[in-house]
Amino acid sequence: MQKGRAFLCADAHPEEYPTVQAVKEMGRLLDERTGGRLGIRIYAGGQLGSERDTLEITTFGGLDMNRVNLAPLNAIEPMTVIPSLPFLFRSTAHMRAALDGAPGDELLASLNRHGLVGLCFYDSGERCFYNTKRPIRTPTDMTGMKIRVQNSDLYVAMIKALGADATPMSLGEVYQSLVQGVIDGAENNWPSYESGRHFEAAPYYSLTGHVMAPEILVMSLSRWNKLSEDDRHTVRQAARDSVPFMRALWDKRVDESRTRLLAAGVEANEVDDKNQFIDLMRPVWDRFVVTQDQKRLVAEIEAMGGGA
Ligand code: GTR
Repeated sequence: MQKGRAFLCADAHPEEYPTVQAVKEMGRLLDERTGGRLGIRIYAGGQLGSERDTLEITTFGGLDMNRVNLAPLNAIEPMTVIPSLPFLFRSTAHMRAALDGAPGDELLASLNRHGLVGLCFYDSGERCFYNTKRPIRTPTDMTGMKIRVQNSDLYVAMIKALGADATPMSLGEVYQSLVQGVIDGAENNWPSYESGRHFEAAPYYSLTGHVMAPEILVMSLSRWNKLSEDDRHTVRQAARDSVPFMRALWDKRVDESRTRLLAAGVEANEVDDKNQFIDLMRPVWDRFVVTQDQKRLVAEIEAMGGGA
């Protein structure tokens, strides 16, 4: 069969990170299932730019695919703030059930009106705060701290609600900013805290678990529209099939990163009372969940959390 041009994909994470490996697995499946006609070439490590930039390029069709967090999509499509709401998901099982089910399908489809096709979600675990100064046990410990956030108004509001200062910037700038004292801290899962070497400058990791927003793999709608009906099906299926592969890698990676970081001297602490964080951060929901569609989807997702 004739060899086609591989889809070009960007990822902010380095080669060995589970998101990059999952997209490679999807590429392997495409190659195998189309006799080499379809495949993926991934540019890892943020070499094509920040998530906000690569997403914009993908929207205009300059890149075929992009693996990003939901945060940079928040300004593009209001439905994507929902999985990023603080303390929405009660557990990993709840998050996975919602994203594998009808709410996930609706969220993926909501991107079509912005020049993107949502292919699948990948896990990103729990985001926690880390900083250069001290363990955060109560919100008061964060008062006045400068905390880096992703480029999303929702994240800015969450930090302000805790009495800290939010500084939006891209992932690639965080390490230097911590070292130079431009920021005091940031928030992320164990693997990103490790892979960006942020722990070297900010050794206090406090287990707030305030957000469980997933990663998402998107394709440019203009590229998608050029595919045959059969190929679209193959692409969607290969993306879906890469999800369990990613989750297995992810669970393993979270454990490994945690173990390595604790051995390297990171000081991790439980917060005194999670409810103090919930009480301050939960009210931001009202500012960002405003349309009927958003309210309905939030209710649907909450209803799925009963047994989780
Ligand atoms: C990571 C996520 C990245 C990026 C990063 C960040 O957890 O995998 O896509 O969003 O966080 O904080 O910028």
